[in-house]
Amino acid sequence: MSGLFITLEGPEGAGKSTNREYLAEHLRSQGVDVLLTREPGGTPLAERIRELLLAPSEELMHPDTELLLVFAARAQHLAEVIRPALARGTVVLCDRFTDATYAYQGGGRGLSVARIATLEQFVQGELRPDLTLVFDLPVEVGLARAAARGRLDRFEQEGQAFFEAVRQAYLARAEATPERYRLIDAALPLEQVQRAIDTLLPEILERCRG
Ligand code: T5A
Repeated sequence: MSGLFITLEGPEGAGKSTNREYLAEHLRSQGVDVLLTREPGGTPLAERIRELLLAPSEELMHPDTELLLVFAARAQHLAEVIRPALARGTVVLCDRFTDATYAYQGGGRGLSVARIATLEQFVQGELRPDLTLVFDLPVEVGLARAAARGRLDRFEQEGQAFFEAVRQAYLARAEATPERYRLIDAALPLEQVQRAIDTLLPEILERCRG
């Protein structure tokens, strides 16, 4: 038996965590075994790498260092959590995964897609998400939501151009492989975003039971 790997993506403050809980509740109410996790992080060691990545620091982190740390955390997460859960037949709902690397390190930092793809293949082999929900919204709306929560992390301190590039990278990936991505307008009020998720539930449930 093999589970289903669903990732939630989007720029800052898009509502991924909020809607991951919503989706998980619905799937559990239908008897589906669900594991919630996130990147960077998801294991104690990977969460320590997350702290390194998110903490504002006087020493500038080189983009290659950032890229390698993201994949180092991912290797641990895959080995300890994601692959075992999928092997048990669990549905894994992961807040961000490698699409975030293409969006932030590729789009935002300008690292080459080929370099990211090489690491993706090295760390993941053939494993890719089965389904990716992209929560899309204008940069300023997402940043305002993130800012309302208080202190900004190292990424949230980037400027508008960085986040525009992140958003465009997500949209380009969703457009290039429409069979894997579902685009959700995350600028709408939460209730309407959740109605949009409701419309995806039959498909998701069918695939969970597939
Ligand atoms: N990163 C990550 C990389 O650079 N490369 C990688 O490979 C990976 C995996 C941490 C950072 O790491 C970077 C990207 C990130 O900068 P994160 O913890 O997922 O990743 O960081 P954020 O995106 O900053 O997480 P947020 O918590 O800000 O965003 P969420 O989860 O999308 O949003 P959420 O659900 O917490 O909601 C934010 C606020 O908005 C409200 C919520 O109540 C909350 O207060 N909200 C809404 N308000 C109005 N209308 C709606 N529709 C709303 N939906 C949510």
